[in-house]
Amino acid sequence: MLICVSPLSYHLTEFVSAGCEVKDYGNLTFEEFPDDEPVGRVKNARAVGSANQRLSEAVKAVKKDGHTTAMLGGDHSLGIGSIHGHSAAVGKLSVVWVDAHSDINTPLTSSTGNMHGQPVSFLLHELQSKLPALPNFSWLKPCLSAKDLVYIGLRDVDPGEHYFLKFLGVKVFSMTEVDRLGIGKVMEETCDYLCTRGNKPIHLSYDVDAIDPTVTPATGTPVVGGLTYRDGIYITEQIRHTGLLSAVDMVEVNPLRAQTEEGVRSTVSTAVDLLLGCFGRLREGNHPQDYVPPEP
Ligand code: 6HN
Ligand code: MN
Ligand code: MN
Ligand code: MN
Repeated sequence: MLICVSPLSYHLTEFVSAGCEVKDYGNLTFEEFPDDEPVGRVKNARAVGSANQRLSEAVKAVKKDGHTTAMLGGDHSLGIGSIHGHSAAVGKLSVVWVDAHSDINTPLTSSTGNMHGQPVSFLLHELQSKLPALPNFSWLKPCLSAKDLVYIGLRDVDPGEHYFLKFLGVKVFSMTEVDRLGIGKVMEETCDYLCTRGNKPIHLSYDVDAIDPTVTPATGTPVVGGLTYRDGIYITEQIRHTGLLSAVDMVEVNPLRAQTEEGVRSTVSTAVDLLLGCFGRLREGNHPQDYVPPEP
């Protein structure tokens, strides 16, 4: 596991007691850029470019160690380095992006200039011609094809993003599909789709704002009408069940954004439960391989 910048790192003991082997690769520290002037509309380009280069190298090294990577964030702009480093180590990937947002703006379609709304555009081969050059981004090469990307949970998509999703034929299960089909069918179709695409290693990029803000309020851009806690856990169980999960990001956990202590607790414990689902905790129960019931 790789720890980034997150209160989630205090919960590692829960993974150990759930029977997971945990190796903490430590927190990454990032170079600061005090004079990081906007480039066009894009904010913090130098800091984000530099941080993602470091993260990419760190994730690549963890994958070369042969571990399933867990990257705890932090802002979803970190998806750039996490997915880039993962792909640099193992080759072509499937990406499952669970989020209220599609995070596929380019610097030109973004109305906020926030990099966390743009990571996917930097990763896709198909969008390279739409990207202006940014400082500290020259190391980044696209590594993902639009057909190897699946979204779950969308309910706040900007006009430029909607255009790209349609134009590129990206597989999307918005909240409308979750309502129509139920999460069971959504995951069946997701896993079938990934299978037809050749069963590549899966990168699960999980933004806690995919879950309804009544459950995960401590996040930067909450949107009403999200996934239930149970939908959210089911996604992790099914992705785990494919046997292809190779890296996971758990991002946008931000204790500073909750109104109450209970809001922080609920968000952090949900994020921990989602990670435990990724690493094999089953709601039916798990028992150790060597368990023997006591004889009278
Ligand atoms: N996130 N689409 C909006 C933007 O600023 O581009 C919101 C992005 C939210 C990003 O939650 O990771
Ligand atoms: Mn963010
Ligand atoms: Mn996101
Ligand atoms: Mn989001």
